Amino acid sequence: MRAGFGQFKDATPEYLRFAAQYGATDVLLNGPNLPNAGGIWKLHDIVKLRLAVESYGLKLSAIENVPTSFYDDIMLNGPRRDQQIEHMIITIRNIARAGIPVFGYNWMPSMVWRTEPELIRCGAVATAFDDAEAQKLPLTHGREYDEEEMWGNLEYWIKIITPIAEEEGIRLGIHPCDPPVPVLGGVPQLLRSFEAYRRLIEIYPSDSNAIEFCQGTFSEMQGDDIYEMIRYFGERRKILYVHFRNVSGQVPRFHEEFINTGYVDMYKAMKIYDEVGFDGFFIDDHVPQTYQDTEWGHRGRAFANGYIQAMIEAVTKQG
Ligand SMILES: [Mn+2]
Repeated sequence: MRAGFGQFKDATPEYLRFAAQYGATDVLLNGPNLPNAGGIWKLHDIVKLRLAVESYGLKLSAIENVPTSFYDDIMLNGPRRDQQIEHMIITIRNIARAGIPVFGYNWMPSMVWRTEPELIRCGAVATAFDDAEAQKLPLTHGREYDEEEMWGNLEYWIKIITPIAEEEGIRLGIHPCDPPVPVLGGVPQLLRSFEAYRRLIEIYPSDSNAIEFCQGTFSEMQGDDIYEMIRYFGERRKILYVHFRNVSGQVPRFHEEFINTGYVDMYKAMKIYDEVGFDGFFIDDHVPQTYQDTEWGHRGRAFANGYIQAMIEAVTKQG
């Protein structure tokens, strides 16, 4: 088990030096700023990213998220679906051929939703969500989408892309829908429960059909047990990497917390990853905004990542 930094878009010396100096081994780039070649990322652009990361002694272990415009019609069965599938196949092949073993993405046409932030310890600013507020907002995609219609779109895609991923030797994983409420803006938040993820991995059983395990979002799922989900998917080798962050509670209302002040016992969680033989990396995902921190949150991330490194050491030394 290893510590990584992620959630930045550019493989700049500033971020990479920070990651290396604070003891990470792995890097995850989220939605990298690559030239958009007509809905495709080109191989040489991705290779350049990997080489930049490796020049700091780090490993580019995953890319997370392409622009939503690359595949929104795949999620919603829109008019450009077939063309987007062709293009996504090219991009995913290029990520694999550039030497990056994991691609994480999501199934959220309108991305992550939050309502008004909350002030937590000594005025630190944490993102928050209140479904009562969110449900007042208008439709995002012109109409209400049906749950089974959305499952049909997902199944269609998974059955096409998984054999291609197998052929290329890349593993794909989907981030849970955050916040995991039934519907936002008329679009079902499909991947919002333990049950939904069991259904996802059964669509096409394969090492290449896996999970981007955002422990933060899994912790937000109403009525589901976070420790049981880590064990279940960990034992089945479905966890590609972990967003190791903490929250105050589950939907319909929660706010994000410091890594060691949320409702989840992070030591207990880390022990389960170790027990099931998880051998991937953890990133901090996002952190509360503290006084005079940067927008990306260098201070907050250094704190959270140090905590991750300490937890890994604690559970692995204990044996
Ligand atoms: Mn996440």
